Order: sequence, then structure tokens, then C-alpha cells
Amino acid sequence: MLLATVLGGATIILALGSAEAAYKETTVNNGGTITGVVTFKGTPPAPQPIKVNKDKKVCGKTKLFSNAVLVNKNKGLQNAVVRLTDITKGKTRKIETITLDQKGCRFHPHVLIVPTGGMVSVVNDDPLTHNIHTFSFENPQLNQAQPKGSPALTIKTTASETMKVQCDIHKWMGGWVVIAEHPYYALTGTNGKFTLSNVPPGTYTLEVWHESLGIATRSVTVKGKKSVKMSVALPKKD
Ligand SMILES: [Cu+2]
Repeated sequence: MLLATVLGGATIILALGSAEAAYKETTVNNGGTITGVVTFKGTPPAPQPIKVNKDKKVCGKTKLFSNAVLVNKNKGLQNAVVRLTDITKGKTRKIETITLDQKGCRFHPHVLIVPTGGMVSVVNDDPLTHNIHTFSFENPQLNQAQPKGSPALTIKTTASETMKVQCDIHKWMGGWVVIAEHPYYALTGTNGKFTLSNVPPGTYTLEVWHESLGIATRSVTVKGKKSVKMSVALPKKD
């Protein structure tokens, strides 16, 4: 974000929130690993069925349930984003294009992580029209109808941000695009587990974000060639 200010007649341009500029790629020789699990604290809610009230022939083919809280039998929480918020240097980033698929009137994946400078390729695999709408502040917005058979739409990411996406035609279709300024981001799988590998030794802030359960942070110390295990429960009540 750029902020212009006038001070003593001179215009000063301040760069704010440009965390991607602060991350430095380097060779990590003695990196450690952070592994862990994110769990649901308390009794997880029962799966919430979605009322399909549009394009029922296609969207109502299988029963849809809300993705807002997905837990397995051990209370492992899926789709939590785990990242180190204060890491300034480490392993090389891979700038890539990630596909966001609209299929069965859902977004796949529900939460997607893409590096800053990478692209999101939005495809429509359904025999109907979707209209993706991104709620971004730091990145270009996209609000566009995509009839069946249309070519992919692309979002070129420029800055770190967690961006909500929805379909303006099918209101239950929601997802998230997390734009990462460094490679120390992970998404928990169906068992709630995650791994951050090749982390330079040091003490960092580990943040866990979940779309409906909020944020929790922990301090984590990584030692060279060692593995450290973290368990985080959400929602945070302490
Ligand atoms: Cu749609």
C-alpha cells in the first residue's frame, strides 16, 4: 500500500504493508521443521446442510454441506491457514499458478494459498454460468460472469492478503484465497495436520487462522535440523 503525505511542502511516499519486499530468499542449510495439528475446541457443530435454491438440476445433484467448520473424528480442523508472521528470510519461493475450480457449484479448493506474484486461474467446470466476485483490498478485484465453456479467468496477485471469494449467482458458493508473501504458509488437511519445512533456526510467531473460528498465535522456537511439534485449538478461549 502506498500512502502519500505532504510534509513541509515535499510529498513523501510511504510504502506500508509491503511485507513481500521484506522477505529475503536465502539458502537454508540447517533448517528445522514445525509440524502440528489444529483442533476444534469443544463439541464440533453438526454438518450444516445448504439449501440449494438455484440451478437445482446441476447444483442439487448431491447434498451440499457448509464448509464453515470441517472436523474429523479426532477433532482435527481442516482448512486452517498456519503461517509464520514475522519471518524475514528463508527458503526460496516458488511463484506458481494455482487453479480455483468451480465445480458442482462449489469452489475447489475451498481455501487456496498462492504466492504473491503468482496467479489464480479461475475455471468453470459446470454446465452453467458462475460469477466469481473477489473481495480484495490489496489485489485487483474480479467480478465477472463465466458462462459454461468459458476460458479461465486470471487473477495476478500483487500483495499479501486473505481474500474472500463468492459466486454472485449461487449465494452459498464461498471460498478464500490466501496470498502469501513467503513460503512458510500451510493449510491443514482433513486430519487438521500441517508441516512447515526448512525453517531457519529462530523464534517466530506462529499464527493459525480459520474462516469462522478466528485467529490464535503461539511463539515457536525452531532449532537446526530438529522438528518441533505444535498443537493449537480453536476457537481461542484463553
Ligand atoms: Cu455459481
